[in-house]
Amino acid sequence: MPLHFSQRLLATTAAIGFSALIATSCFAQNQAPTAAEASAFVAKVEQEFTALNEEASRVNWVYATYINHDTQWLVAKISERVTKLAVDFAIEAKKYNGIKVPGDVRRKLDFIKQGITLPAPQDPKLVAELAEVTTRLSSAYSTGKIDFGGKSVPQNETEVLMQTLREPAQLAEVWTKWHAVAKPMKADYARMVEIGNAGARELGYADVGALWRSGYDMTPDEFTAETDRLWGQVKPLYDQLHCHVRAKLNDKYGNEIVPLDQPIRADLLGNMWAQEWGAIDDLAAPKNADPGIDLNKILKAKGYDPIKIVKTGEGFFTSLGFDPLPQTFWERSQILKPRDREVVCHASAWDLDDKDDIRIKMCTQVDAENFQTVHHELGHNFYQRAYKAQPQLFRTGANDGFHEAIGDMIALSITPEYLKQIGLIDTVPDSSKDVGLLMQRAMSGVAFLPFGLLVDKWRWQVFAGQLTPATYNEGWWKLRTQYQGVRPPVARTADDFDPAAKFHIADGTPYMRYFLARILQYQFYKAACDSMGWKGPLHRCSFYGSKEVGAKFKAMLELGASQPWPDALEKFTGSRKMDGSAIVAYFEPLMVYLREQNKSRKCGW
Ligand code: X8Z
Ligand code: ZN
Repeated sequence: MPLHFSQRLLATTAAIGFSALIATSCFAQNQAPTAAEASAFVAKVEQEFTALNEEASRVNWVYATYINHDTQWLVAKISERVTKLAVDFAIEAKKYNGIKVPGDVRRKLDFIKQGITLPAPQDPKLVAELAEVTTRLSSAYSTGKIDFGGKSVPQNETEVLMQTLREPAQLAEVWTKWHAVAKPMKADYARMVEIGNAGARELGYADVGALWRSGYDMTPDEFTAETDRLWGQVKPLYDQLHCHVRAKLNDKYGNEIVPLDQPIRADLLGNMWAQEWGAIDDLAAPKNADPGIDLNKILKAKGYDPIKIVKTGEGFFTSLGFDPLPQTFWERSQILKPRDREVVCHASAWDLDDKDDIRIKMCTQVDAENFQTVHHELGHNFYQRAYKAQPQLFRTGANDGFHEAIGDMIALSITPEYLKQIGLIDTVPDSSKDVGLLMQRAMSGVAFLPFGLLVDKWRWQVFAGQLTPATYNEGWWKLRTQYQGVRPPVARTADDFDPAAKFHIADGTPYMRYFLARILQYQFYKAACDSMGWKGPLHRCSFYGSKEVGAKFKAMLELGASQPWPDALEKFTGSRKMDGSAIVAYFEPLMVYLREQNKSRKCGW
């Protein structure tokens, strides 16, 4: 499985056989282990993780930038070693459960137990099988293609088609063909669930979902309640946006394609998963409120290429006082899609050696969405670099939502004023255009919220056995209808496997982090603007160039995961709770507009 920056423990660790050494050398049998032995164990784990992490990262990098028979073989082998060692260590760590140890050692022991995204049982056959299954799933997604218009279209270009086509029959065709790529993944997926759950149980968790929910400094059940509480805060905003966009789509496509009392057809929203609707901004745009910052047009008109986009993103971080990216970033990153080989196009950020070998891997196109994604990925890189002095087990986000929120928080500062400062626009639109500006933001930021929430709600049900292969697809659409208010463009059957048409499901990357990030992003941003003494409308605040904000931000990033996330959050925002009120405040002027627009419409589905 390809290394994702935060799957550290999955792709971390050392040589086979090492754990046996630990088991016998650390303490004599039948004697309670001591605190000193716990500390020695933790130190050993960190040393071994550091070594194997670098090796695994390099193998995963070569795989993700050159998928072929041999790199798949190599990545399966290294995943096997990583899983084996991580599971052995996690089981070993349980021996120290009852003993009194210093706080940082306890925290590290917890991380050793919780940090494996997908464990296997301690059975070499199953460890190997899991590695093969996950590698197959990941490769099937990234090398998937559809036939369209007489051409073979690779995965990343199917996304572009969904953004740009406007003919419902063509949209349905692309959507249906891409989802057909996922159908054959179901058997492997079901096997992955079985093995992963068996592994999670050996570690003492009810299932993989409970293991994932245990990584937030609270119990798994408390975390579920926390996500529902946050959704409750932002749902009214989403409901208003949904109502308005459905009405606009109805204006364009008519009652037959967009009935006003039904969920919206998922292929009409400008995105394969209907997760962000920025590509159909023009449809929802309020009259006479064009802020004139259509980056799709401006970036091209100004002759930006992918490198220039990345340089621009870097420039934001350096303006805050962060050091520039290292020369190796430019030499080793994959910024453009190679022409002659299969790669994982889905964007990611990498830290290969925990020193300074940071990189991004993207198939960058020159458009607004990629401009955003570049800032997102660089956020990961600057976070990775900020916490590199922490001990190995703390070199990760305060929680995984923090890691996803950093670059997105920066991107909120891409205001018209900022675009003028860097020469992308000539005049800053006046405040009469703000509702247009906010609509553009909401079409990605707000539209994403229910999708961000439901992907792992689905996986939690799958891992808990509430959904079986026979009901995987039905369960998926139940959630998509309930939370997003969307429906498939063509009839689905129990044989379809639509969830795996999304990267993170095929690749096994947890997703609730993106929902949390969407909340935290605005919370961080508001705190930064408040600390600058910003008095204007929140969405007009840019902290570009603020060394004070930069220093405070850096202090939070440098903590990594060394402290419970509420402590990190408190240092930067003054609050110990994740809180949707910042995103609600940000969009307040739009909410007024949407309520007015929707007042005689019947909302809901
Ligand atoms: O996967 C990503 C990043 C890589 S961590 C590009 N995102 C989610 C997605 O694409 O589904 C960012 C937003 C949500
Ligand atoms: Zn990310």
